[in-house]
Amino acid sequence: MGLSAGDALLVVDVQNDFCPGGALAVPEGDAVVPVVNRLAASFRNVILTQDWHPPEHLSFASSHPGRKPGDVVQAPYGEQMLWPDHCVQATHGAELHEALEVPRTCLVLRKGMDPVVDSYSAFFENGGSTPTGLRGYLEERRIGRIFVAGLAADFCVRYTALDARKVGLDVVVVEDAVRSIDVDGSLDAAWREMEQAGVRRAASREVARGGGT
Ligand code: VGL
Ligand code: ZN
Repeated sequence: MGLSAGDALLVVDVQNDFCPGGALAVPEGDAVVPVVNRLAASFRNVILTQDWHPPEHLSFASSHPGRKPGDVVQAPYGEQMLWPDHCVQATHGAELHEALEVPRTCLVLRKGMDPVVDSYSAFFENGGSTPTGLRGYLEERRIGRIFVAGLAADFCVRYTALDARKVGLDVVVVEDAVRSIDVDGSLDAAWREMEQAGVRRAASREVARGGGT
């Protein structure tokens, strides 16, 4: 798979809280780190995202008396699943995994800052109406294809990939560079929806090293 200047690697939420020992640990979440590091060496443009919540964020079960992680509440923009407190701004849990080596990072995009709106996607907050600015950034930089890696495959990677298709980007999810939470069949649903939306899948070894970038 030859790479060009119009390609970017988008590394979603590889943060301490999503790795083993973290507040919302994704099984084997840290296993994506060496894969991302290898991939990143092939791209001129690398974009990182960070889930970046204020304390008492609406997505935290602790913000809803009597509710627990996994419960679903009704938010003004639709259903919202509740989570343990995670990725609180400027805490250790919100920091990127320390073994990430991505020197060609051109943008670190933070999301989920609105106290009353969650944002799984790097493009639009939950509900789909408020943009993060990533679409405009990619458009202005003439990036037409993104390769998506990171955590979690069935939440932030999934909604980022789906929204990227909605704004007309070519999207490839690097399947060995993602790991999932997998609650209530969310992983099967994720792959099904992504496939229907025209998201492609590739293994990291198929993504060429130094292929013209
Ligand atoms: C994520 C749940 C809550 C993710 C973020 O990065 O996939 N999942 N916040
Ligand atoms: Zn979150």
